[in-house]
Amino acid sequence: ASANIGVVGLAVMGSNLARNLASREGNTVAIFNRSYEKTQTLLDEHPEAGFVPAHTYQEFADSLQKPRTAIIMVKAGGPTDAVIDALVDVFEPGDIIVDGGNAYFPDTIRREKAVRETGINFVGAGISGGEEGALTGPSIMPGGSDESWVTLGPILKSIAAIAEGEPCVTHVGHDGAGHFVKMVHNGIEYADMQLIAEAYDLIRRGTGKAPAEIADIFAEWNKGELESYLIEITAEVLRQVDAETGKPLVDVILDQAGAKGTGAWTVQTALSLGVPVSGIAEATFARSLSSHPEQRAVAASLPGPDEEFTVPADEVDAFIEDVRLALYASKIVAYSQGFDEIRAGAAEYGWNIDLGAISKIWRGGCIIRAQFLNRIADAYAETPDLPVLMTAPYFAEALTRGQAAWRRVVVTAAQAGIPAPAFSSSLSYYDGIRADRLPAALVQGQRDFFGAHTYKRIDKEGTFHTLWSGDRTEIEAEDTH
Ligand code: NBP
Repeated sequence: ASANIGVVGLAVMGSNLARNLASREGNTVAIFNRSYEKTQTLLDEHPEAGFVPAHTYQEFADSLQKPRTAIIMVKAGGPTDAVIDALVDVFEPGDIIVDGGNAYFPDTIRREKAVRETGINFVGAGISGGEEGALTGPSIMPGGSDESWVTLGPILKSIAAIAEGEPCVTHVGHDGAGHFVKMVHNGIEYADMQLIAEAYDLIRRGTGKAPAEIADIFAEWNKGELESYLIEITAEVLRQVDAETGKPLVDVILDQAGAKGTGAWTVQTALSLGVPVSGIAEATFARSLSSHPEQRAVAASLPGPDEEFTVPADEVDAFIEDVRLALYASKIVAYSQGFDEIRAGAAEYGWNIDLGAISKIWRGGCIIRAQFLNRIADAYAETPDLPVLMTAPYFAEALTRGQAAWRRVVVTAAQAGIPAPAFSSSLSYYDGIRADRLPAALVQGQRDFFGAHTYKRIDKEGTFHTLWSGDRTEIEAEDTH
């Protein structure tokens, strides 16, 4: 046995991760792929890596030093289960199997439980950053046992992205915690992308600026509080010219956004946990809406506002600044909601998650990397059990500064007939959560009327029901929610 770490699954992510591992001092990497062609290709293309190839799972296990550590990078779902079963057959108690794919966290919880019974450790690790991240340094979100972390921690720290001197990996929590946090990361990514897209659309339709001019605006924004990878690449995409037609590339790309399902998982999970992640939900639905051309073709006949919307020339700069402030405020809401989901998930599944540490490991290697995440870390360092992230002083100040602009932008979007679902739902969330009284009182009245669901009163203890179909007097009742 000559390798200290192994990788199973050598498609783009696995082969890049294997190369990343091999490039670090002290690592010898065993590699295995179901079909040997990919193994051979990787060997041929990267002789410098010193890989130890295997034709079978047994050969793979034999090539690893004990306790064996292997990272699986195959298609999520059935393929992951198939590889785990094969590894369990050839591994021994004390060995560590890591699933680095995009698993759905309940699958990870199930797998961890099943594998643990064999005495083998199982770690579900979310790995973010796509192909580039896997090769040069991803953000890694491992779950699993404390025992596995002792062996795995140094290896993962050696390949993770570095942000401000710190590796972008932390032991998130037990069993499915890592994949849960990776899921919410992707949900936040959906919201961040949709908000940026809405900002672009408002500026383009409001001012008539060309994509390349808007690229300059985003590049400028990237120097300030919005500084982030997503803003940076937005400018790049907007500046790109299509070689074939000479048009801005963004104008020849079909306007139907795809999705691989992690946004939907984030929203489904939030619904089960009762956490209002409305920004992420609107972003996910906006992709769905875009991807129904048959419905859009029919609905195109519906009327919009009577007048064409144009921002007067002398108000263009102010309008763009309003959009920037609205984008920042909405982004704060999206992150606040995402961290709320992590908090609720941790409480539900018994994970001890350090929210500040999560924001820090997202500062490098992943799609939502941004300066902004330092402010989140600061907020949790100050108040670890902060119930609503956006109430932290730094964010509250930004919302105070931006709220008037935010309201103007949402009003303008509504009047102009420009869809801004993430901007407006974020503002509604903000107004909802800070409201002194909500019409939920009326909803409780309605529920009591038709279903005798009862209600509580603001002025005394107990549970009450009004005899709606009788004389409408109030009685004390059993609490039925
Ligand atoms: P894919 O998701 O395309 O999976 C292809 C790999 O799975 C190949 O190595 C294939 O082997 C293997 N595989 C399959 Br399919 N069925 C198998 C089975 N029954 N037994 C053994 N191996 C099997 O690869 P990827 O795009 O590199 O992604 C790997 C993982 O990383 C996925 O879970 C993905 O969601 C996650 N991820 C991807 C990205 C990204 O940017 N692509 C980012 C973050 C996370 P074969 O060669 O023999 O067919």
